[in-house]
Amino acid sequence: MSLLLCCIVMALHLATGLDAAPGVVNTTEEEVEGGDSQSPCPAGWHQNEHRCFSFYPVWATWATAELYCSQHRGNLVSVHSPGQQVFVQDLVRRHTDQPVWMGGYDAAQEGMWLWSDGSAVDSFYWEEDEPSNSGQGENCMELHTGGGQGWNDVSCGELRFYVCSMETRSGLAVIPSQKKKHERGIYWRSTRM
Ligand SMILES: [Ca+2]
Ligand SMILES: [Ca+2]
Repeated sequence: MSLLLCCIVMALHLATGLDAAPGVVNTTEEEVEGGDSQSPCPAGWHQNEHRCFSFYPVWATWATAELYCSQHRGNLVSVHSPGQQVFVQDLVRRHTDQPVWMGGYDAAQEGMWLWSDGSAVDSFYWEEDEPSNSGQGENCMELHTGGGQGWNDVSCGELRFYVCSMETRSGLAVIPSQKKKHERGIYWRSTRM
């Protein structure tokens, strides 16, 4: 009997470990909902249109954060519309009011901002008087969600939490019915787009 109980406990432990999203702490039931087979995003990632987003509460330099994102087949987050800006801000605010890394950088050429995922730089949400390239130079982009609301350039060696993004598994706008989303309590902001 005790052997059977032991096996059951081990199986439950193994199953829990497989479901865990690496790097995510305080994972709520809401956050792991994205891991079901119907979701176009991996467990712990949140869908917005044809992309998936995940917040990682791990201190990292910009380059290290980008490396960590790439290990999850993503990149540091890029933003291309007011709706995406609001979506990412809301995602971050659920965890912290501290600035977080985004995928923008102008390290290759001062003042020429690029996204680490290679997408076009087509929208800007800099805070007033930014980017400033202050001090020894500021070549990496952070997002403010506390007092500030926009982007700031900062030294790439600073330690920040970060947000990764990736295309959905299909790369298309695969959005299950809103009713189903609502029932499951999945983070849902598409109505604000
Ligand atoms: Ca710069
Ligand atoms: Ca700055």
